[in-house]
Amino acid sequence: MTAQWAYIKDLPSLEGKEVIVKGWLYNMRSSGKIHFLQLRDGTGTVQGVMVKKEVSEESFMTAKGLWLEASLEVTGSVRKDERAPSGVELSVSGISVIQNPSDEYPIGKKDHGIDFLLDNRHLWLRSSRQQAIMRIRERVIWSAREFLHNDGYLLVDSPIISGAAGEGVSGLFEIDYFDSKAYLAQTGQLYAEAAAAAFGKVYCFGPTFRAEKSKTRRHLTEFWMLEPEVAFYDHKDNMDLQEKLICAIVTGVLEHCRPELESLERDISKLENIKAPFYHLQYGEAIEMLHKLGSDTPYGDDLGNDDETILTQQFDRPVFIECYPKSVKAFYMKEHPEDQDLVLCDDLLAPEGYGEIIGGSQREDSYDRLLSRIREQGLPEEPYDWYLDLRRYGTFVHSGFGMGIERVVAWICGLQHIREAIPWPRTIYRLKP
Ligand code: NSS
Repeated sequence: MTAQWAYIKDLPSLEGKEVIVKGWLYNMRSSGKIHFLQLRDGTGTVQGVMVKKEVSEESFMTAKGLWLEASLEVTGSVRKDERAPSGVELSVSGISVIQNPSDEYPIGKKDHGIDFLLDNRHLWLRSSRQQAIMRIRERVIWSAREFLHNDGYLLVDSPIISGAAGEGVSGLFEIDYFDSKAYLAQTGQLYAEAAAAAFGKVYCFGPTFRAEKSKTRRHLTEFWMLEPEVAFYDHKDNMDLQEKLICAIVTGVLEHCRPELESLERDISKLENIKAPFYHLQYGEAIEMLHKLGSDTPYGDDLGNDDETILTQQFDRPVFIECYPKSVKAFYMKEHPEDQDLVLCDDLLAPEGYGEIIGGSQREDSYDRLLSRIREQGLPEEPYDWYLDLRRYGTFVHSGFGMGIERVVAWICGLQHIREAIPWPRTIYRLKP
């Protein structure tokens, strides 16, 4: 029987069979008589063992001359091997070289600086660490969508090109749109609100853009945001949903991505501890706590990056910071019924110093108050006329939030910096590759 192409992940079920693995040479070591070829094909890695006396002289010499990342088709039989992580190895009988690079692969075993790795992101993605992060990223997204779908949420996508600002006029990417100007979406929220009036429980999920010159480990200029919006949910219902969503995501990753978490040397017990109920602090309490921790951020200011870091180092679970001053938050948030200087909003901060992963609020549902907030903030009225319509035709209590996928991935993977949490990071100084 001729050998069939098989993916490395499936080899454990093909013990004793002759297969062809199509992939790349990830690593290689040789003794005089045996080559150990570490092969990868995107689904996993397997060690191919090529014994000199069992293959043609030509095959053995070909293998000897391979550079790392040569593309190959390797034929062999699947053999049980207790020491291998997957429990099998490949007894190589033949090798066909698709391409042997003409020189050494740029990313070697030595430590490279982060700029070099980012310049070579197109190659860096092949490393086992990046593979683990991307698999966890996929699981985060999958778990979130599964949770929302099963809970009756409808995915209603928002546009990326828009005529109005979502989060305020600073930090907008402006583009030429035929004879006028348009903006890349900072959020899909305003559209999600309209969709919530149509479908009740909705979410949108897509790339969002911020032209902020933030050079922190938490900021990208392009990031992916998941934004649920729910009719007849108030501030408290909104936080309950956030808590459930985060628990579902962490559970999904723990269930499906343990090997990836282990390969990243993530302290898994810290993730296993992520269970409801999360902590809650009112904004004023958070400021008091921060002052005790040495911060000098005055009452009335937004929390800074360092504030989020020191605050969340105090907690072993995510913490909600509720009801910020109106002056530091967006125009659409609903005024606090007992204190008109505050709004009914929350930021959810991840523990271990990670900081904000979600920002959400109950929305202003009064036409008059919303219009005066738009005017107070000096925003143009015309682009928001359709948004104001939602408060004219059957206005409703409603709430929603935005979860930054890369922030969640960085926290769950235990990354130092958000740029590794997205395949192609965009920051102020990085547009390539
Ligand atoms: O600005 S947010 O706090 N809120 C909104 O955009 C709302 N309009 C969302 C909504 O209610 N539907 O951003 C939400 C989240 C924030 O908590 C972060 O997790 C993430 O989006 N975020 C970012 N991630 C990476 N880089 C940058 N620059 C960034 N900005 C926000």
